[in-house]
Amino acid sequence: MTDGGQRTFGPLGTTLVIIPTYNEAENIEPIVGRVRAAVPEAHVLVADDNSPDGTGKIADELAQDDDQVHVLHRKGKEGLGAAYLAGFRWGLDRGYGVLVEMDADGSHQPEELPRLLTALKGADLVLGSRWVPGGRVVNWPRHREFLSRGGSTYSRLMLDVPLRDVTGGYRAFRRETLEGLGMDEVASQGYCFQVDLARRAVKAGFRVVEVPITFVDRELGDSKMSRDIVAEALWRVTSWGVEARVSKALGRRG
Ligand SMILES: Nc1nc2c(ncn2[C@@H]2O[C@H](COP(=O)(O)OP(=O)(O)OP(=O)(O)O)[C@@H](O)[C@H]2O)c(=O)[nH]1
Ligand SMILES: [Mg+2]
Repeated sequence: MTDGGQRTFGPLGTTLVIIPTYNEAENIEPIVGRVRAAVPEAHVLVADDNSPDGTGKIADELAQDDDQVHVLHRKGKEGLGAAYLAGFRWGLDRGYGVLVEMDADGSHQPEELPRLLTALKGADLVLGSRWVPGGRVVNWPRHREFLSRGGSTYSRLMLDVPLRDVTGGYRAFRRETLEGLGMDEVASQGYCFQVDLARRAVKAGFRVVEVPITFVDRELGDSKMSRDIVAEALWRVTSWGVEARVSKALGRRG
């Protein structure tokens, strides 16, 4: 947690829950239903990358029956980061006060969202965290837990951010936070998109709070996790860390 001191925080405004999807046909209806039940005042935006399995069409049907459900159709698979950036812009353009990131596969439980939103009343960004006391993972294979914990530790050390779960994707942003962290320069696509946003928020002096969550492994549909995604995260985090150290050293000398 980075402390912004004795700041007062404004009211939150309307929440938009952004759910990026690629081939989540079995998951999309249940997850949207759970969000609508857990936080009835929130709106939902499904950001679909033209999923071949017809997820976008199912989302359209849900949107037809519910004014608080919206769909952003994108041309093709461009990665999680690009889908979220497009979703954020969509929401900012329409005046939403809070923008939430949530996976479609049930790993991020909508029933925990009220707790994230309560914490956001006193923060600029809330991270749902698996690796703070009270946080946990259910049914996750050992290698995934190792990768996630290792990725968070490596990022924390390399980037000097005081956060336990820096790769997680269950988050609530105030609109001012997204507007202030330089979204237009974010090039990261896969999981390091999450690391990138967290480090930018910390660097910009925003108050970032971690709230424990129970992360449940997906039961239906296929993982989009790939070697390329891990490789991108590793090289980007490493190069950000090296860059920061070099500029610090040069600054000291000069
Ligand atoms: N729009 C869009 N969504 C994506 C893309 N890649 C992944 N997603 C979505 O992002 C969310 C997270 O992806 P997951 O495949 O669940 O990643 P993960 O949670 O690390 O992996 P598993 O849960 O093991 O499958 C899911 O809702 C995916 O459908 C993409 O390229 N475009
Ligand atoms: Mg998942």
